[in-house]
Amino acid sequence: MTAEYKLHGDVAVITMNNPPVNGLGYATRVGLANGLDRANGDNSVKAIVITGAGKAFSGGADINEFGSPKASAEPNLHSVIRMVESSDKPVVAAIHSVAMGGGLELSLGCHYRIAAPGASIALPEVKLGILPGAGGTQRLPRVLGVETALNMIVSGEPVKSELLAQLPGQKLFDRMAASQASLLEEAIAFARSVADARPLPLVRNLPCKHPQGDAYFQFARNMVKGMAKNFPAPAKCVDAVEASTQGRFEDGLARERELFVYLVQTPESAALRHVFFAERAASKIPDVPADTPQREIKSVAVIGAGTMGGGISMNFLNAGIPVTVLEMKQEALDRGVATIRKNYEAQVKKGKLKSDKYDQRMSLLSTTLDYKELKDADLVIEAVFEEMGVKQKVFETLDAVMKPGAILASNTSTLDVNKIASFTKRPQDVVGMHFFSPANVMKLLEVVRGAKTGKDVLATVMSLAKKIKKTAVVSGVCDGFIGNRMIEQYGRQAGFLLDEGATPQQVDKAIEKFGFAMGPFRMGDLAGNDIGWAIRKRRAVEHPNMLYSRTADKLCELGRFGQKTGAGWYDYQSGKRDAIPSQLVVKMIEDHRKELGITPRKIADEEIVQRLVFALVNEGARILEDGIASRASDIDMVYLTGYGFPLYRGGPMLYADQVGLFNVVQAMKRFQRNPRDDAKFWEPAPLLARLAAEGKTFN
Ligand code: T1G
Repeated sequence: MTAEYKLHGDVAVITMNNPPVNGLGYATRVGLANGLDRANGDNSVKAIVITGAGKAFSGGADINEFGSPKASAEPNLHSVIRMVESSDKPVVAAIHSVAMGGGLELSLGCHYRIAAPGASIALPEVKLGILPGAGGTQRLPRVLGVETALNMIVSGEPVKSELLAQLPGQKLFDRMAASQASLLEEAIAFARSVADARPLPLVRNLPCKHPQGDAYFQFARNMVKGMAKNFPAPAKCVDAVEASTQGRFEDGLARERELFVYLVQTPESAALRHVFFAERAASKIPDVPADTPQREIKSVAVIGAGTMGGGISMNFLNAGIPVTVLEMKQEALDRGVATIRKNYEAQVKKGKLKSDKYDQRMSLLSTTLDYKELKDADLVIEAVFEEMGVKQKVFETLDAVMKPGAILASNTSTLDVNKIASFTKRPQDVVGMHFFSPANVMKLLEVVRGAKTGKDVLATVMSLAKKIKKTAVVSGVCDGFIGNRMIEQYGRQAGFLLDEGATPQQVDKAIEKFGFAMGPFRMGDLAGNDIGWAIRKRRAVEHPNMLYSRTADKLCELGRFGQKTGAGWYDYQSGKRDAIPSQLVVKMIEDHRKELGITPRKIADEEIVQRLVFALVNEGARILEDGIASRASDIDMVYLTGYGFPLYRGGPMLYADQVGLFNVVQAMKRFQRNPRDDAKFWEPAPLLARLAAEGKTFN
């Protein structure tokens, strides 16, 4: 049963019990309605308490139900809240741990609320691209005041119950329980104490005004416009809360309903709801049970104190895990530690890090030139030069030195993890942990699973990723894993577009207008064009007939590696990062076209975006077919957290679903007819062709 009913003397306690967070799905709503009917029909019952079992009062509406008839099936949440408000007997909400979204809205329909300290209170709907749809935008302002309520609704951020209870004049909580342990007992006693109170207080009857309403909401609208580019929900939150100050409660509720129905159908909301589940799904590995035993990681060693090694180390220091960094030379160590120190000092200066925390993190860092000093580390991460010979030396040494059971991880971004594992006698302990630069900032961690990587090693690394606040996605072994294998095709299309008539700035502007944080050419100048150059040289040996534009190589032959050399696809003034279109590069491209006998053509932005994004989609479909990624939403998470794909579009695979796979395939057929393009690449991946033909989607 998803809502239990129990009499405590003359108080009926209805306990929501729908693990994991008492989502207010249909069955739970029915359980609540039945409980309220039963309590109101039992003369021995003088008062009612509603609470939640397990780790939440309630995490809100069941997001799984969105888009299905169940979400609004009666009794829908509005009806349950109306039942609570019209109960003959007082209804007390006993809140603990989590009261979010519809869960908080349910409590606002109750006559009284008692909360345990430490409970997370939020209306996070805006993070799903919607707004509170069960009266939250009308009731929360009535109990916390318009400004506090609007801040909570527009940010979606949780606030601790004890903080809200201290707000002057607040009417959210009638009582604070001493602790979570005593909450139910105190709630029952409180319910008994108000059993005869009449009339029963209703939040909907409280006044709701803002002294300078027009000015305040204008200010709020301006603030929201700045922070919510591409996301329609925050502005509608302002509209809904404004409605709570403008007239009858029912009118405000109707306005909220209208705005909710509008938002829930937007592609942005579909994307954000997709990301909510995609992020959680990524942490699950189909053939690794959730209860797989994990190895304890109490200390970490990092090989290499360069940009990656330093950034990787910071992740563990931030999580309070001691790190020993090894380098070959003292000055490399000193440089690496100085960079870590500089990064922390910059955070302290910005007020993002307290200086005592900074000192504490630095105290967890040690350095060494001697591998033998690493032997007791539970995990070692290699972050040395991206060349197999170098990796071989490192892993042979690690195999000889590290204690049995230590996890040996490589931060390689493209090399074969199976080959790296073969340099050791313990391939089951070898795994790829591919961080993205800057490693202490980018959320993505590709966990590369070798053929022999142990399931306990995978379970350990996935759980460790959560501790260091990374979004971990498991990838199989192939050239480029998930992200770089796809970005390779994206980059090839960018090059072909230059050959055919586009300029670097036109390509960048088009894809940045689509929503990417940075176009391919600005990205190349930032990361260093020489990195791609080295990879292309390596690949030219393995795939001699791989078609790609020579413009990127010609750029590197001119020594234009990007910001680090003061010039790349764009020119840069010293010390500045502004990308200035370069006449020299435009001329180099024009000469290149002449050499190829190409007459440049005008290319529409739409074609630029489709060729770049659908290249990701087609390669992503192949990655799914090859079993390199286990689900399309994992590919979306890689692109959202590692490659600046716009969050409000949900990732390349969801975007393709929203465009319609039939339309994606039609566009690819057009690209196949372009003599300057790679017709073979644009052959739709069989999975994509099949889904399109069957009218299905990736997700
Ligand atoms: N619906 C369905 N499943 C949910 C859920 C929800 N609201 N919240 C969490 N889960 C699942 C989640 O998918 C995961 O499943 C498991 O619970 C643990 O979650 C009308 C319309 C509550 C703070 O937006 O913020 O109410 O992966 O890993 O870190 O106005 O979950 O284990 O199978 O995040 O302890 C508004 C979203 C809904 C809250 C717990 N509510 N949830 O965090 O665990 S819309 C939300 C959270 C709404 C009304 C509107 C967090 C949490 P699995 P977890 P956690």
